[in-house]
Amino acid sequence: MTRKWLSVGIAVATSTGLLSACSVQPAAGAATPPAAPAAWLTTNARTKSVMWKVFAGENNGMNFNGDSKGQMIVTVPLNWRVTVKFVNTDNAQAHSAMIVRYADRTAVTIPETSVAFPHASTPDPTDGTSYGISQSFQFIADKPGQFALVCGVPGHGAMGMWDTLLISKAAKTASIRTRGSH
Ligand SMILES: [Cu+2]
Repeated sequence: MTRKWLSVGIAVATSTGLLSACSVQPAAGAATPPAAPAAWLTTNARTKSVMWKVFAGENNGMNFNGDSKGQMIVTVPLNWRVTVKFVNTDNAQAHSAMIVRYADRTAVTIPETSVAFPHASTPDPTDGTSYGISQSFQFIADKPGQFALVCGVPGHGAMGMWDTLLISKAAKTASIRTRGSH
């Protein structure tokens, strides 16, 4: 298994604020998440957009970026454009990513009708995607409130594979915090 360390490219993209510079496509093998949570978010206040990099299944676990059960909390201002850039870093099982109503995050089977915003899901989230595959989706965060990033593969949300997205009328920019081990 080959793992690639992507922190250099992400750090450059973060410092320049260029969304286009963040297109990381692991050709062979998957990505290991950078240690610093700040590198998981690329914000652009001018265009009111944010890219959130999510690495599914760190250490073959039920987590995104190593964080489970709401440990990772991303706040986005209302009406910003959110791009979720997903890669499955788990060489043992399929995963996916969906933004769903908070109450639905631990359902054993998460229906696609739970998706909180149009297109806020990787394709075919119930089947998920395999190791090393990168996918992204984009939506407008046009409803305030608390939502969840969850894996749609049956049972994964119930086992803790979910984190938190807050869409805020008061926030001026996007931010991230984590209660995990980072
Ligand atoms: Cu999963």
